[in-house]
Amino acid sequence: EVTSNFVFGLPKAELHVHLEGTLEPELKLSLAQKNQINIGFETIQDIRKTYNYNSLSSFLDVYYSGMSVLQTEGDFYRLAMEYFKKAKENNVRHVEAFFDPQAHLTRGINFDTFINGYYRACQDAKALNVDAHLIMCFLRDMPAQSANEVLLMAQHHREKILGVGLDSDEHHNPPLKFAYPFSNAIAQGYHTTMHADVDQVDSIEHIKQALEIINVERIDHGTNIVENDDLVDLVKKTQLGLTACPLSNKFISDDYKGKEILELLDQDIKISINSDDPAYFGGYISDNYLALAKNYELTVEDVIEFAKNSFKTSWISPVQKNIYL
Ligand code: ES4
Ligand code: ZN
Repeated sequence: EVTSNFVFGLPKAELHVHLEGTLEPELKLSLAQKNQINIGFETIQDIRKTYNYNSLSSFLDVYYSGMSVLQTEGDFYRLAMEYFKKAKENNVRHVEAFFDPQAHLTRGINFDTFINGYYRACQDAKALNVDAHLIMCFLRDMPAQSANEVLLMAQHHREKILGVGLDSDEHHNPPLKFAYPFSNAIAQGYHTTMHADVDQVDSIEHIKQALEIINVERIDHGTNIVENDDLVDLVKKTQLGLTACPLSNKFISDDYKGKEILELLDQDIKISINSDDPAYFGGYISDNYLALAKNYELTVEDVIEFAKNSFKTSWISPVQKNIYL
């Protein structure tokens, strides 16, 4: 039987968490007051009432509007540090966390402000025994040219960033749109991943483009490959990682997608369990494991396999990886 103590205690890697999605209502309110920003709500309960979505776009509206409270380097540091403390409580030993530069640049925040805040938190996370790294995501509903500009800005901070990703609204924004910035990123030695959110229009076509044209190393979500035997074979052959997020799926598609996730695990796909936007979807990484355990009768072996996959498909060095496998 899979107990809460077992899941919390098991060493895990978190490969799919958006730092801006770890903004808890308490911190949102506190930063709003400090920075004198009117977010339209005055209590935690009122903020929580808005955490009610049934699609990717209705979620993204709440997610982006919440970020307005993040202003100073210290604010970004505090956001990331509070998440790393949560990671420690969940025995997350290794984190590759997303952040959204364009969501801050378009509000007039400098690249230096958020990257330095986030990176300083990554360094201080070492004291918690959490090995933390950053993945810079391009917003797919912005032009490719904007992604190119972000990549240029990031050159001054190259060593602070482990990889690049692609997130935000997927509709009419296929991977191919970002072929140029991604090939550029690969040439600069960044690791790569892309979102293929559950049940989006053209999911299968988007996953094909990500694998065959962009050559990504992982896919975030991507569980729709179960519909396509050729894709399952390809993902299996290439040992490519999929980062599933059951609590996120429950909000966005009204289904944890546990059946699909377990089917892929049983087919030996390197799929892991992650938290996506834990402040917005009702739980951190262990809660995601436990939601599946409770609703789909996970075995202890399944749980161990997910955790092993998280290290196997992480971007830590092979030597370091061996510690966990
Ligand atoms: C996201 Cl669930 C999800 N999908 C796409 N982009 C995102 N950014 C933050 N959460
Ligand atoms: Zn995500």
